[in-house]
Amino acid sequence: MDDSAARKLTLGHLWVAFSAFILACFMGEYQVLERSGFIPLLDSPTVYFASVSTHGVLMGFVLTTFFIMGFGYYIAATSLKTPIWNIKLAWYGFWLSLAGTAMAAVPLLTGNASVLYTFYLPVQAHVAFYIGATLLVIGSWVWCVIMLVMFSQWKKANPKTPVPLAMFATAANAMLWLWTSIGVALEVLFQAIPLALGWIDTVDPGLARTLFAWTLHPIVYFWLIPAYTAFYVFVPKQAGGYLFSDEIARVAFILLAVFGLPIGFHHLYMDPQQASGWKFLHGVGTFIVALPTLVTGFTVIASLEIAGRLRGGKGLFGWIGTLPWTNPMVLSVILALLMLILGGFGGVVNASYAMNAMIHNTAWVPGHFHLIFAGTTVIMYFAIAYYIWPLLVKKPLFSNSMALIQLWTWFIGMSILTTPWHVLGLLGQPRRISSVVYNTLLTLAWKPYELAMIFGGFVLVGSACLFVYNLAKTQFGPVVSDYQDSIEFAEPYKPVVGVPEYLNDLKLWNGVIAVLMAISFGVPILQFFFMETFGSPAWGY
Ligand code: HAS
Ligand code: CU
Repeated sequence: MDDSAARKLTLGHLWVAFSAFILACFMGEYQVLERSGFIPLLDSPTVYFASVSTHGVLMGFVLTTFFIMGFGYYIAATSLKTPIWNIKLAWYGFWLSLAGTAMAAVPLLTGNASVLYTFYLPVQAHVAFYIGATLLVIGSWVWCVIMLVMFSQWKKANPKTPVPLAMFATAANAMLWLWTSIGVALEVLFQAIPLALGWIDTVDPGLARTLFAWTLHPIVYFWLIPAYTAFYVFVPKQAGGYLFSDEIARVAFILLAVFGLPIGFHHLYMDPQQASGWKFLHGVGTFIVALPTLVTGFTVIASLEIAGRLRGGKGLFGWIGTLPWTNPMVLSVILALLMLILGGFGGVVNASYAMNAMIHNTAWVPGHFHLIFAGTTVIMYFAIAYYIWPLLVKKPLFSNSMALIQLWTWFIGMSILTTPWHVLGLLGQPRRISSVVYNTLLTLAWKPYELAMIFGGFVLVGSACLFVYNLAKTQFGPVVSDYQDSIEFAEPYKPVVGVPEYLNDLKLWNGVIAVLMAISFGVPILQFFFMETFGSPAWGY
């Protein structure tokens, strides 16, 4: 099959993703420097908040959304072995998202949208920021529709065969994202934009935060699912073995999509607007959603063990040494799992209602999400890029050893950056501050940790440059006429003969989500309309 149209589409998306990424890395380093206060010349809360808002939007919305769309298109084309359905529409979605990004970038870079990536109202940005973000999301809905259409068309054409696991995961993510983005879309359309345009004078911050919480938790699984997809469909083969279980993988993706959604109030434990009973309900759901990650950890490690033993590994741990550590995909998964131990542990601390009081709004939280997102998740984005880039450009990777150095330095840099961040949180440093204007024994105790973070950031910037350099050199290097490699999906240990329909379709789960969302968000949202709550005037911009 000639997949050149799909390859071009994927490359376009991935270049936008990684351009946003590299820019945001430099901003991150500036931010740790500014916040440390070591270089007085850099001190500027205005520039700091413009930078940290841009950094968050680029990493959390642009890198992720474009990467997920590009990777999804490639998975659909290669796993279903069909051309992209309506590729014109796909390009239209791409340009819409890109135009939205450019539109939001203007107020961000000029300090007119210094509202952080969570843009909690009543802090207000220029209207172009909200409209730009909306266009980015609408462009991504185009991707969702194309993925779901391809999923169901393929199912109809192949009624007896299970949908390939990679496509099942991608379609589940498309369904998840449609549900996820509704919360923030409502907030932006009915609150942020009317406020920014002066159509309304006040907004209810409690309602805004509730709607944002709808989006804030599942969005992290939207980011995570491509990483888990690589865990299941690429890693076992690259390690030289088999996937421990195809069915367990499907269960994990379903659980992530279903239970990732109705639990956002773990971001609002310390907020006054919701009652503790609802928070408790969301808290219980949060512990349930840790389950698919534990299942994933188990399945991936079991798959690695199969590979290690097939390669001659003996004894309880001997199989770890025989794994191909020089394969970027295998090295990445090992480093990703190591970061997941503490990153996930931090998540469980956050999710514990009482312990949340200790860490909420402290530096611990950015420590948590840099480790689990920028660490575990993004290192798998690198692994995927290293794996598919040669297939996309039909040239071998420019340098495997450079890729290995890059992955190790990302892991080391992220560990040096995030360990002090967690400690600073426990030492009481608030998050979202640009400087401390007073010196006490407490704030002086923060200094050594900030120094370590600056160093960690430098290592990360260097690593990010190596990544982009390697991809560019691969793509723009000399033409290779006899390049033959093609994508390889992992085979399950026991062949899949037939999976039950509930593990091969999403309709049932879509219905379950609708019910769970009605239960967990119905009254908490409606209460703002039948109780007398107060609006707040905007401030900021
Ligand atoms: Fe989180 C805040 C709870 C996962 C991202 N999280 C955030 C924010 C972001 C984020 C961006 O309950 C900040 C939002 C903001 O700006 O306000 N999070 C959790 C929980 C999990 C979790 C329970 N988060 C993620 C993932 C993210 C992410 C994934 C991005 C990709 N998070 C919270 C809470 C808050 C929060 C509260 C609000 C805090 C506050 O107060 O503001 C779970 O999904 C985690 C489950 C993971 C585990 C780990 C299992 C470990 C395994 C590794 C095994 C490996 C081995 C090594 C043994 C339970 C599977 C093998 C080695 C070899 C060599 C083979
Ligand atoms: Cu969350």
